[in-house]
Amino acid sequence: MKFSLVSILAYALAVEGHAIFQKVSVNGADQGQLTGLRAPSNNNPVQDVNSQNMICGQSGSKSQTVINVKAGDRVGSFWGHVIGGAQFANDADNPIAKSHKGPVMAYLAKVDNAASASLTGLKWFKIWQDGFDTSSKKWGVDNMISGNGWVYFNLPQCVAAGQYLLRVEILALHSANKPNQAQFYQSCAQINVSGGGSFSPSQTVSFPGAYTANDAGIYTNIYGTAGQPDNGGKPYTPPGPAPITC
Ligand SMILES: [Cu+2]
Repeated sequence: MKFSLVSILAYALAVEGHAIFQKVSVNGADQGQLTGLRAPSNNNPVQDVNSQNMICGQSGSKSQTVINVKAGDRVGSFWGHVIGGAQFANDADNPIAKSHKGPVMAYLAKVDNAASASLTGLKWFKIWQDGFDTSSKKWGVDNMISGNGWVYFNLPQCVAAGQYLLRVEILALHSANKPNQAQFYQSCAQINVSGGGSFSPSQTVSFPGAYTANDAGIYTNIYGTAGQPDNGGKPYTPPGPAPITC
């Protein structure tokens, strides 16, 4: 009886090494906990690609702040196991469980007012992704862990000025060799872009809609013949469109 309880607890810990995107930085300036964010209040993944929760995660907190960003700025996205970071001292699953290999992706959608915009009907385009490096065998998630939860990318110079929702997503593929077991984690930041160019996306995607459960980058086995999460040495293409180029 005691043994089975321990087993259940160990299993629960093993499967709950999830994460939440919960802070933004702009050129290194940390904007603060949940500031400018629409973030889930728990770290459970979304696994149904057709769910409304694919947009900005399960409904949770919503900030009134819109974060100012200049086109070309270096934007940071901070992830932690729970809101605040570690769940407890020496939390090995902070910022996310090491098993949770997969890509990190960033999308923008133009809105009139980022603080009040509805999440439905938005037209998204991808601005950045970190998938899998076949030479270093590192996934985007590995780089996020190395950065102690921070992921950085530049807001493209050509993006037109105005308000946007910035959707940053982790796709954890450790169980994705079984259908509907890929784990999606995402929040959205409310941003106001100044400077910028005249880029207007010729192709956009919807959430939900951008992905299907059978996409090659979603229903996939990342383990090689030796059982390592090295994608068998093969390249990996994240789901969704290619990032824009300026
Ligand atoms: Cu998980």
